Amino acid sequence: MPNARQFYALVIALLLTATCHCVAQENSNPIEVHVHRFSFQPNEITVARGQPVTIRLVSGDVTHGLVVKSLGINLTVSKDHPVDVRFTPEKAGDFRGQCGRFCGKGHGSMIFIIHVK
Ligand SMILES: [Cu+2]
Repeated sequence: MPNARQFYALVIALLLTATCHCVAQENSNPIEVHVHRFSFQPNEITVARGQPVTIRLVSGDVTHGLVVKSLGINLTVSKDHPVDVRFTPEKAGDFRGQCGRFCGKGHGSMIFIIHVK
């Protein structure tokens, strides 16, 4: 049988482990994607299948969007008001997205790829 001191050490170790786990999940940094006429930066990202991921979309000029139909993503972002989307990709593959708001003559060339490994 562990003595009281060992027992408390164990409880504290478990609490620390649990706390660190939660903090790691809470703080999982969003992937910041800057969108402006007429591109995304970066214009492709790689994420892990089965792992929750947050994309933060930031616009510095006009209203844009990010639509990745096959992943159920449909965001609209206005200038200086970043938006987040959190999702868990369940399938591996390369998923093509595009700007969802018409923003000028180069709008059609605004492509964003999510690689899920
Ligand atoms: Cu656009």
